[in-house]
Amino acid sequence: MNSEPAGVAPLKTQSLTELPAWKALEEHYQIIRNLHLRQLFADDPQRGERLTAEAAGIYLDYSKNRITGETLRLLVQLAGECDLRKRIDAMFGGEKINSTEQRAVLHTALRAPESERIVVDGIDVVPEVHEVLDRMAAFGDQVCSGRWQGYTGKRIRNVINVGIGGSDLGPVMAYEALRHYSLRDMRFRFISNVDGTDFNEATVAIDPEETLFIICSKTFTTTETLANAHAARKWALDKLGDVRAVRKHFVAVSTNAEEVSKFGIDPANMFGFWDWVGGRYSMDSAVGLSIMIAIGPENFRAMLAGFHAMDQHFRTAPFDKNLPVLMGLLAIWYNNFFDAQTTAVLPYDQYLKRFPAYLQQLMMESNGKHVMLNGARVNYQTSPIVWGEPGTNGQHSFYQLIHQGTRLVPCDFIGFCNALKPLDNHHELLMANLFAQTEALAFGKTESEVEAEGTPDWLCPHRTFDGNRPTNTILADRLTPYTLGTLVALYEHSVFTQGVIWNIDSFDQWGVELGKALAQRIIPELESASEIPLTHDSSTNALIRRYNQRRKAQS
Ligand code: G6Q
Repeated sequence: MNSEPAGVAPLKTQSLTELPAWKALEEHYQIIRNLHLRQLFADDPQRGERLTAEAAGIYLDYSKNRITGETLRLLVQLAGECDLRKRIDAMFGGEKINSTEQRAVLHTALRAPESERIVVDGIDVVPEVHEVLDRMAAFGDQVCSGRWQGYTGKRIRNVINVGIGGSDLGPVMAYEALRHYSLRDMRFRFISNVDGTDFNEATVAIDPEETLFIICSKTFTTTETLANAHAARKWALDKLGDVRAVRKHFVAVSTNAEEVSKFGIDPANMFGFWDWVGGRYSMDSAVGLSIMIAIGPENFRAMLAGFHAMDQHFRTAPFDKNLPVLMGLLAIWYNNFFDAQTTAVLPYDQYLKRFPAYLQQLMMESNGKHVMLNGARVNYQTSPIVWGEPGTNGQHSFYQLIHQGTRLVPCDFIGFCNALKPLDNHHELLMANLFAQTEALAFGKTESEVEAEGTPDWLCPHRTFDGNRPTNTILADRLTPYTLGTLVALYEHSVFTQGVIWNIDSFDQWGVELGKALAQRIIPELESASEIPLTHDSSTNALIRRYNQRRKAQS
């Protein structure tokens, strides 16, 4: 079939690199590529206050980027030429912008207030969203108050989320991020990896009689999650003895009621969501049930309000004042013009330790694509590689490369003006380091400055810092559930902005499929007692043969 799928906006055919703004940016890049941040700041004493934007409690300082007013003007022009406004409206309006899966992309509906109306296929989805939220809140309340008891009448003390990818990374990131607000007399654990170690360690020294498993799987067919769910069922029933106990110790988050019920979970204890919620955009749906139990409904709703505030900003603010748009366009600038291959996200808050891992999926699964919406190959780079660790740990590890390596690594620094639980002057030490790093990266240290310190000639080159290393600084008052919502939405929409410019489908993930299918073929080759003739390439055949031989030799 050559025709475009029904319900999909007309696919652009003009290549990105042929657009007037792109061509102008290429020329402009040649002019400013060697311009130093030292110069830019010297020329404009107000730059550090001018090149900032603020919304929903998030302050973005983007002044330490290698841009001029003209760069910004051209990037905003590029967004216009790529129809960003139309695409934003299409997303919020419930159009099927996930064209390869022919689905609407409406994670923004998950945080819409009850008064809003969002229609998908003729149905207003907002009441359904709130109904699930209310059920989650009521269930969480039962668990936390002790009214929901295990099969033997004991109170639930351990909640274990079993899921992977989008059904794990969001819950675990948000649980860690909001631990300050979480119940301290309950344990929350997360099992994702099919490696038995993950299951074994998560269930060490806990009592099945006091444990509730949330089996979190949109499809309820994911191999890893089902393997872990069955291991959990066996582990629980070994102690509880009676299959009827499953109803008391297992609930599900899924869209697949049939499989949930086959597993033995009471459909009344299934929390649903919709096919217009992508896995990596689902932590604010029922997928966040573990977060809801940990932090309580009020905090969960505050997080949703934060998401919504950023959604509104993204939808309505002019591009040159729009935080996600600015961050998305800056990412394009470095990725496609400076040829930066990676980008680092460096939260100066230990609670955000899983934020970089969460963003890896959000950014790379969304925008790691090699064809445009119309199926033609792109002739430009798409998603950068994302990585990061919390400050200050990274400073004593990989920051060396960011400061003095040969690669350009644009960084996002994230910090908070107030600590949640101040400890002496630790917060000042932490934030002084954040500010110092962005200063050092931008301005460096010249050879003459190093010489003036009395450094011997031979050592000067080693102690010289070029600077001109770009950073964004994202500053908020404190890490609250609301702030976390705004932060996640900020990155979601920045990723969308980049995907629109690259003209790709940011909401599918076909790249995950091939490995999954091949693993299904190999599983019996490892499990079978008799030798199965192998028909892979010579490397894969030899590895499987060696694995089988060595395993037998050890047993
Ligand atoms: C995310 C992806 C993927 C998905 C997992 C789990 O956007 O779709 O990471 O979340 O594969 O899928 P299930 O929730 O269906 O088990």
